[in-house]
Amino acid sequence: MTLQTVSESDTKSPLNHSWALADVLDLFNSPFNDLLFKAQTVHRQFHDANEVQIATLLSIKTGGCPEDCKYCPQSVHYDTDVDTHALMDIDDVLIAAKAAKEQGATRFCMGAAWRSPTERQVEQMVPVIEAVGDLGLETCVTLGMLSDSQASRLADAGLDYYNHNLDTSPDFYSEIISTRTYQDRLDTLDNVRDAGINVCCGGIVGMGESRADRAKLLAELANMPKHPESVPINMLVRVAGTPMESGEDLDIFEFIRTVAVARIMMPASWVRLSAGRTEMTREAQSLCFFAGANSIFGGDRLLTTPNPEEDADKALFDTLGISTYSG
Ligand code: SAM
Ligand code: DTB
Ligand code: SF4
Repeated sequence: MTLQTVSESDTKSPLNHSWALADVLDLFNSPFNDLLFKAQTVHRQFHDANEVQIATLLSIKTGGCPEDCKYCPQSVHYDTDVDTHALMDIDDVLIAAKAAKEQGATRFCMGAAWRSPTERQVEQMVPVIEAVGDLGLETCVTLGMLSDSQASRLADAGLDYYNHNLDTSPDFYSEIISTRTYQDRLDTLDNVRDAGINVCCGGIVGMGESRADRAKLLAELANMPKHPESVPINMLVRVAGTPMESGEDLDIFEFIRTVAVARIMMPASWVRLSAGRTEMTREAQSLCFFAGANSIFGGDRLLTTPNPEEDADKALFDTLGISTYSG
């Protein structure tokens, strides 16, 4: 029996773009059951509560990145054992995209470890985006900072989404990255938005930031003139050789709270339970879905780190009665 479908739901609450920090913190500070109930209620007003989107990631250019993001195995500043490789051939990208489609993915995300692409690199991406789109997949790329003309070029190629994360709060940001500013990121996001490309923007939790930092990150996202259409919430994956290889892990309940608050603040967006699922129990992931996460990365690899096997995800979806969003 379907308890409630989108069409039966109450009138949708209007989207709020002027969240006060105190109100965001009130959500974070509320009892867990109250928060999850509210998040699930909002979720049902905007989405099918039993459907989750699968996106697949492919690292098309790996390692050697000049930025110093302390969490990232692809930065040249840290000695990690990432397999560095130049930009992949289009044929190899298409083999991976076809395989992702066969496994139920509707969105194919390609990541390149660039600070910002050159004009030539943007031109190299054009046929790749066109060909992946021709397979009937939504296209997403994450290539670093973009100028307005580069964003327009990618829009003309038919790019559906651009991923560029704010990563954390403006206050905590300088603890994590020194080679580009928060404003640089906001500028790229403006260029992407102005070009008419859907925005995929979220962050990482578990880097030692405070609850207030998590609240401020979500307020930055939700107070944009338009909410990002996709909001990836990554749990830090600790990678040996990075400055974040050790440290105190974030309590999983705080991660679930972050997902719930993101859902309440950006009700119409895809909220993606992104990196970190390999270290999460099935129960924790299920609570994330209850809290309003409705997208995951499928496939046994993220960019350079492991992701749960397809069979494990399928078994969990079967157990929960979740079906895969088919576009
Ligand atoms: N270089 C581009 C950029 O930074 O925009 C694109 C690739 S970058 C790897 C994409 C995002 O992956 C980062 O913004 C970060 O949020 C996430 N990420 C990278 N390493 C991570 C890690 N170890 N744990 C969790 N998320 C991570
Ligand atoms: C996002 O927010 N998470 C993805 C995607 N956007 C590009 C990347 C996660 C990377 C995790 C570390 C790795 O595998 O290298
Ligand atoms: Fe480079 Fe992106 Fe990794 Fe930062 S997160 S080091 S920009 S690949």
